[in-house]
Parts: sequence; C-alpha cells; structure tokens
Amino acid sequence: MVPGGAPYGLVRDGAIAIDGARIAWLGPKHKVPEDYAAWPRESASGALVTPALIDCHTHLVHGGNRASEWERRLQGESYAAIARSGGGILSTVAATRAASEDGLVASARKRLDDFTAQGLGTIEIKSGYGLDLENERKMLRAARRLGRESGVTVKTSFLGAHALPPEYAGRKDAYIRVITEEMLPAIAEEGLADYCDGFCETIAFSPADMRTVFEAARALGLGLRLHAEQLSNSGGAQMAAEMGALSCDHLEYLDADGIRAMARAGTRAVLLPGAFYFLREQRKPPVQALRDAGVGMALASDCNPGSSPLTSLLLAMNLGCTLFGLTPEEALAGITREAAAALGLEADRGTLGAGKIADLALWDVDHPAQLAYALGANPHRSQIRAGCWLT
Ligand code: DI6
Ligand code: FE
Repeated sequence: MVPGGAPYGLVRDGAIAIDGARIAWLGPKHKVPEDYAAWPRESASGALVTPALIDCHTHLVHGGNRASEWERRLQGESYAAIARSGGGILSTVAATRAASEDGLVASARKRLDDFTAQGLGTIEIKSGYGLDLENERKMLRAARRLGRESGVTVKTSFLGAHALPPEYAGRKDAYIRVITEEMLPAIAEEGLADYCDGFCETIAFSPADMRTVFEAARALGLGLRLHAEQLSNSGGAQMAAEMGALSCDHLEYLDADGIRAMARAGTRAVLLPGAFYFLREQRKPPVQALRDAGVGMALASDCNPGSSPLTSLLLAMNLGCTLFGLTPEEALAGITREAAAALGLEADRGTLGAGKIADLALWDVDHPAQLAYALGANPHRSQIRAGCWLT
C-alpha cells in the first residue's frame, strides 16, 4: 500500500526488493531496476501484500476473564454500575495481582497468537491491572517478554491511572502522587514503558489528574496517549492534544473543541469499535467531523477482558466499517499507516516504501476490501518479519 495514487495505494503485479531487514525498492514488476535484476527471487503469486498489521491499543496482558460480568450486563446491569460496585476493572486487578509473571505471559501468548495468525507484526500492550509498583512492573515485564519470545514488535504503555486501587479508595490525590513520584520514575528507570496512558472518565480520572500524571511522564521522556470521551465528554482529549499526545482513544463523546485541538497537534484518533459493540453503546465517535478536520483515524482491538475481548484486527476492521461508517480503505489504513503514527513509528512501519522495515503480510484475497468484508474468515497466507519469511 503506497500512500496516494490508486485506491488503497494498490500496485498490480508489483515487486518488492528487500535488503536485510528493510525494503530497498518497490513498484511494478516490469520496472524492477537493473540493480535488483540478479537478486534471488521468491514468488508471492496472486497474494495481496500489505504492511504487517499493527494493533495500537490493547490490554493484552491480564489475569482471568469477565464472562460472568458479561452475563450480568446481558441481564441489564451497566458497565459503569458494575465498576462502581467493585467489579469491572477491579476484578481483573485482583486476578492480575494473583497471577505470576509466567502465568500472565502464557495467557497473553494465546491471545497474541490469535492476532499473529491474522498478519499482525506490531502490538501495543498496556499495564493498568496491577495498580501498584510491583504488579504494574510484572505486567510490563510480561509484555516485554512476549515481544522477545514471539518476535512480534511490542510497545508498552504504563496505565497506572486506569482505576483507583481499592487500598486508595477515597484518596485519589495520594494515589496520583504515588504514580508521579514512585511508579513512573521506577518504571522509566527500568525502561519498561514507551508511553504513558490514562483512563480519563467520570468513573476514573479527571483531565486535571491526567495533566499531573502526563507532566511527570513527559519529563521522563515517555510518549502520551489517553482513553478519552468514551462514556462522557470531560475534555480529556483537548487537554491531551494540547500536551502533545500521540493519540486519543475511544472518543465517542468527543466535541468540536477536542477535534480542533487534535487536528492542530496532529494527535491520532484511535477508534475502538470492539468496545462500542461489546458494551452495546449507542453514541458513535464523530467520524465525519474527524475526517473533515483531517484527524488521522487509527483502528484497534482494545483487547481487554471487560469491554472488548477481541483478538482479531480483521473483525475490528469490519466493525469499524459497519458500526462507525469507515470505508474499508480507511479501516486498512487504520490498522497500518495510522496505527503506526499513533505509536510514533511511522518512519519505520505501517506503509510499504523504500527504507521501511520489511514487515509484510500476504493475503489470499483478490481485493483489499475483502480483508474488512468477511466475518470470521482468515485469508492470511504468510508473513515476512524484518525481511525474513515466518515458517
Ligand atoms: N477503557 C476500556 O475500554 C478498557 N479500559 C479503559 O479504560 C476497559 C478495561 C476493563 O473493563 O477491564
Ligand atoms: Fe482501552
């Protein structure tokens, strides 16, 4: 997929020259430059080649599952009411604290394998179910290990500001101080996080809380991203964009001020239709207004046990088109080019072009729209990672 030009940037009868881990040249087969004519060739006959897929928002590492909470929600209880009654995120916090690092790696590896079987090459993984230094560390170490053991490129976000831990009930300011003065410095020192995230919502943290957390994170060199305007409009997206956040995520209740701030800052919108679907939300993110403002839209799974137990980026594409009105072309850009930008990785990943890392997915489809079209099919044929075929 080359930006601009034909729909999807499609090159028919294309060829790609790969030198080591990177793409050296790409274009139509009949224009392969002399320099590459004698290189060994491998046929990808009939396959569509895209960048390997990128999931830029997941809570892949966690203990347990919340199927019984889902049963309660099907009986009419709301996500927010379950959270207020001590369930929700806090029940996963208890299961994650009880799990060993090995146990977290093993359970997350199964979910990661679901994603890689559908062409994924890069994934962002958040902490946020530990909510104390030792357990947040354990989650982030598990995420880093998953990257080393699987060969998938893993980027991590520290999400200490996900929920107020039970031991700090009624003492939010004290917990924010622990985040900024103890957790963030220790985690940055160990190199465990690439970004800092937070849940900015009436049932979690306010924009003022998140500004305090972000100031500390930014001073330590972490990128910023935020769960914002998912269940109500609190102005978190505007605050985050003004602080230079790479992405604001969810955004169902985003208003015009938030959109303007994101456009001005180049902050990506990360749309999460899995959570919208699974929570049976009614309010959709303002896709047309984001388009009009030129805000790049990424698409991600939000893979988590409470609001989006989704391990398929192809299904996320379908949901993005069917529920949010993305075009299949926007959906594909959302899990490649825009997802890379939402992680600050656009120089190396997310598009095919000379100089980019040769992380490629090959698909048995006739047309790129088929990737978003099928519900539950897997047309993935094979993958090339950093220039090497995966066996
Ligand atoms: N928003 C979400 O969609 C996830 N976290 C968040 O802040 C949900 C996490 C969960 O319910 O466990
Ligand atoms: Fe999330």
